[in-house]
Amino acid sequence: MNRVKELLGIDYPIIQGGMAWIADAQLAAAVSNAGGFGVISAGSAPAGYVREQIRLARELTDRPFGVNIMLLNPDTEAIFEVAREERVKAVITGAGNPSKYVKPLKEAGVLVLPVVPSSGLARMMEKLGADAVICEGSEAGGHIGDLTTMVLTPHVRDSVAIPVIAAGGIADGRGIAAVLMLGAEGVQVGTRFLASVECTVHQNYKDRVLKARDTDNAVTGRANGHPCRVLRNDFSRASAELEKGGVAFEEYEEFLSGTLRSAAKDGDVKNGSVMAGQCAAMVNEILPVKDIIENMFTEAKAILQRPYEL
Ligand code: TUI
Repeated sequence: MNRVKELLGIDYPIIQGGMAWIADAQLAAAVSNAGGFGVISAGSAPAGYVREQIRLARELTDRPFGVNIMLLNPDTEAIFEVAREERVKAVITGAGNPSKYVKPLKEAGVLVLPVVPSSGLARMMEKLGADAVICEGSEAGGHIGDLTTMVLTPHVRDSVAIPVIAAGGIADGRGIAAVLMLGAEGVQVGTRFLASVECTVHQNYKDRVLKARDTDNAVTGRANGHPCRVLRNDFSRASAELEKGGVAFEEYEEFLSGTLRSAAKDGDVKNGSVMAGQCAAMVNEILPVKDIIENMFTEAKAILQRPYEL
């Protein structure tokens, strides 16, 4: 038996990435209905939005789903309270250290799965009572740490006894098979679900993901200490110019403000922040969520049955 499936009560050990401004009740419910673990992203939204999306997801699926809480959100405290009150199956945290929230969530019967960029934070999370850790390599889209999935996964695997879920760079069955070899028991996938029928992100954003090549990535945000992987465009080039010129923190924050929203909601994929992982290059077709998941696991299982010789 697979510990991630058992823990979350799902059919496939795949968690949908919490993509700010993108991962709503519709996408989360589609993933959960297909046997994965759907996730509503709180992103930078207020707590009221998160409660509304949780209730909407409950109308769209009877299966378990979670909420992703981005710890830089000024409404973080209230969003944790909503997750507790609504008793979602699991909270996934990102972009920070969730130490003080672990115990209150556990007491409310909510599972806690922090995203960790290092084995040190993974160990701390295990000690505090986290149920699993998600090690997200720097191939991932959005806010990233320094280590790649290839090295982070075995480091974290050797550091904790709780289940390890790998993320960053996984868009097909080969990626799933690879991280199993590195010690993961499940995967978190974001970018592949951008190009799904059920994803409500603007069509321009989906098209940009479909046409991305392997070298089309850039990292913005080193200037304000929050590096974010995006697809290269006028926005990423303007960001690089500002950063090269030693832009002041406040001016850079002002420059970033609203850029993810404008790409995801208004479809401004020239001047907006089109966050996506390096694996966008492997995403070439919009498919229903169910087909995406089934294809990935059919491929992974076939690969794992192949004889290999060394
Ligand atoms: O969080 C993400 N990906 C994201 S969040 C986001 S929205 C955003 N808004 C404003 C600024 C930046 C981003 C878009 N994409 N992934 C999970 C993740 N967590 N990646 C890296 C981390 C992380 C980093 C440091 C987790 C913990 C951490 O701990 C530092 C510490 O204080 O120990």
